[in-house]
Amino acid sequence: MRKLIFWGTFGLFLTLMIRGVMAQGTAVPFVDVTEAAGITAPIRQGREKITGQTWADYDQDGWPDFYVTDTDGANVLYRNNGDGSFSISPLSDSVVLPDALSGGALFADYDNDGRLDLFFSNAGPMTLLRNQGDEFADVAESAGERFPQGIGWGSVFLDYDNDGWQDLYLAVSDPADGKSDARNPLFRNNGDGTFTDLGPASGAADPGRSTGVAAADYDRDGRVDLLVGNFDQGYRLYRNQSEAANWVSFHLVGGGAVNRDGIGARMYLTATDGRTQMQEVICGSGVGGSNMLDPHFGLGDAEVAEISVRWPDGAEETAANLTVNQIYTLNYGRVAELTPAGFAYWPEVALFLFLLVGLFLVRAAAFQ
Ligand SMILES: [Ca+2]
Ligand SMILES: [Ca+2]
Ligand SMILES: [Ca+2]
Ligand SMILES: [Ca+2]
Repeated sequence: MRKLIFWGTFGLFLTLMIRGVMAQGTAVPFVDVTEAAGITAPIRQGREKITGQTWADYDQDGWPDFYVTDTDGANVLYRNNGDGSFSISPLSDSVVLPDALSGGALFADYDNDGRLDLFFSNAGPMTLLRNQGDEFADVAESAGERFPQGIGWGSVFLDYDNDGWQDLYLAVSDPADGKSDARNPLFRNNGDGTFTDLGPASGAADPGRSTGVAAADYDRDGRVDLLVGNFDQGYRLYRNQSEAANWVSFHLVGGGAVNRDGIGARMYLTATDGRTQMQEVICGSGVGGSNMLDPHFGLGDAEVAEISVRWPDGAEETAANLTVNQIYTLNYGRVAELTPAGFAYWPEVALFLFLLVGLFLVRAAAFQ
């Protein structure tokens, strides 16, 4: 009997061990395909660093491409060939900038022409490249956002005043002269291809040694807020209290072959004033921060005429009859249903009411 128990226990242990090893063998979620995909990652030694990388479909062929910045070498734009491999982009000559000590990069359509433009920070003048289809043109000087003072790291495009034009916030760690404050600029997009640095009047001109910044409408009031990370002064949360203007936000939910968060999906919104804006769901850009995924559109005085979504699998859906100043959930395959995201605080409200009723009952019992 003892032998039976011993061999039975041993057999069970052996079976579980083999199953565990087999499960481990099939559970590895990632595999390094860098070389196989044709990505010629340089071997770097010493202090040189690759500091920023971001994905976006810059050529609108439906396949996500990526850009890598380098503090001591050329930045690289890779184009997705659509077969699992990548090639150096044919537009690479206009985006490499070998002399720039670059930090974080991000894509956004700042001029509302339907093409994703590229911004990246540097030690020294910053770079804004306008996507003209056949090349990226360096427009930082004419756009007025060159900001030569200091070392830039993270950055984010956000329409802080909901006027339908993407503005730009930049985290700066060090001033150029090593003496003055390294305050962070907020560049307001004037809608004519130029930007104006609001300076201290922005209220978010953080003087600390900033490295990261992330944007989200944390209090769901329709105004996008900022979280700034500093080397030496911890985090600062800047609540947006701009004057009211129309807005609408979308929470995308994938399905089938489309990832849960709809990363890589592209949204077009046409307003009643005739303007069309485009945003892509991008997860992570800049340095040391990741923004709210939900596409957020400012509308000024206008309302929404129509939206369309191009999902990562190529499927396209449209919807109309939207109401401004609210958040919609867009489910893959059911975009036209336009589900309002609703009030997000029902659990807290339910708990509050529960406690209130509880207190009332306790108080009533105490006075009986
Ligand atoms: Ca592409
Ligand atoms: Ca553009
Ligand atoms: Ca704006
Ligand atoms: Ca807010």
